[in-house]
Amino acid sequence: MKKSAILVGVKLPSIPDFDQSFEELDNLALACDYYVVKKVTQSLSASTNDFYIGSGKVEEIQAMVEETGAQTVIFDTELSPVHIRNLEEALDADIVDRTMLILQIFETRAKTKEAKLQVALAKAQYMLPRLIDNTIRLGRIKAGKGSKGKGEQQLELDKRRYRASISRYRRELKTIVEARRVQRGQRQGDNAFKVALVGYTNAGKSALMNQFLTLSHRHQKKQVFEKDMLFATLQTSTRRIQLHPMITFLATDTVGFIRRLPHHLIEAFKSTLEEVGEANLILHVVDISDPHYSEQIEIVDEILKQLHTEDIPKLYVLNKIDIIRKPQGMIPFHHVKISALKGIGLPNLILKITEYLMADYHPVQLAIPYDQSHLLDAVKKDGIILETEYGEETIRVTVAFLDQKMQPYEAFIDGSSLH
Ligand SMILES: Nc1nc2c(ncn2[C@@H]2O[C@H](COP(=O)(O)OP(=O)(O)OP(=O)(O)O)[C@@H](O)[C@H]2O)c(=O)[nH]1
Ligand SMILES: [Mg+2]
Repeated sequence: MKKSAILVGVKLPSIPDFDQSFEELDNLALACDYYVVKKVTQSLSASTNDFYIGSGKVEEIQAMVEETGAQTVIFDTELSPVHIRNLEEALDADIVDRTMLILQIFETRAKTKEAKLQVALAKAQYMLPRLIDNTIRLGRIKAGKGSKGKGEQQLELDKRRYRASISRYRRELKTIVEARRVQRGQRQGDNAFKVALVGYTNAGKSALMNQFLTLSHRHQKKQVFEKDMLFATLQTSTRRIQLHPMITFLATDTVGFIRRLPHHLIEAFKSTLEEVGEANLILHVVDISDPHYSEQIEIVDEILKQLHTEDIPKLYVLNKIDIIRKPQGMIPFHHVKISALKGIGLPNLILKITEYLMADYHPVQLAIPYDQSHLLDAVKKDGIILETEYGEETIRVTVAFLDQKMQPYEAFIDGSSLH
């Protein structure tokens, strides 16, 4: 059953993107199955020490809680333990901040063991410093009965329990990540070209992945989940896409980003995002129909920087051109315009991907003697064969190799190499 909630936003000079952020809070609440009954905002020059908001505002919200019967009050900020405690007592409702809300969404959506562990780790890290507060409260209640020390003991126990859980989650995640790395190595061979789809949540990354799958010549075409909601994708999925005998790449669909993504979540999801760091090309998918797309680009680029991906070529894929006539902002230099939903602009995008893909390959001509023709199979596996010519004494193969794949064939490079 949906829980009713009141949304609270505080306009502070330190939050210039307040309007967008608050609008997004609405969608986040929706994604978390809350039913929003009221929205309240307040402009302040600084947050207050006791309630974050002014005490007059607290009374106003308290009246709203009584009037609407809302069980939860959601704040568009990260609250301190003291704020949460005071607000809970004053409003007699559950207090949820933006970070907790995002964590709750991830928690309900996490399906795989890895995703569940990542969310549990992020949540435990978020909760650990907040435990102090619960015990202060416990201590205060019990103080009257002369058992003040009990709260502190309980705090120590709880902290220890959380720390133990954090280590355990980290250990288990490490095992899964190692296993995935090995699997990835086996699955891909070293020379598969890797394309990572990244972008703001709801930009259309999964829709684009599904278009690639539809166009792919391979039998494995299992579609990924795409939906009009925030954080539809939580788990990275990689599929081999073959658009032409010569054009094969591995596409990876990833979790979406959002402004003020809790840093514990970025940390916890770094292992899933590892594949972005290993990509040969990043497709930064942008919802160009969103009035705030320019800021969304900045937010995603900032997170990409944290993932140390500066050296990887990046192409901006401006999506949803079917519902916009003219973009209302700056257009990044390296871009293509598409509609993943309607399939508009895909040939041009594929051409661009091919250009990047081929840029890393160097064509050479090999002359393979007939008594070593078994090498052809290996060449096919290691490179992209462009032409084969059966001569009198040798098989002349024009093949494009990645540098690291060239070495075993150097002895066969023909004098008239195309270098
Ligand atoms: N009009 C229009 N809608 C699109 C287009 N591409 C995707 N969508 C819709 O946008 C919504 C989000 O698409 P997804 O592909 O799930 O977005 P995502 O980037 O994977 O989102 P997360 O996984 O939540 O981060 C879906 O309802 C899509 O059908 C497009 O080109 N035009
Ligand atoms: Mg998705």
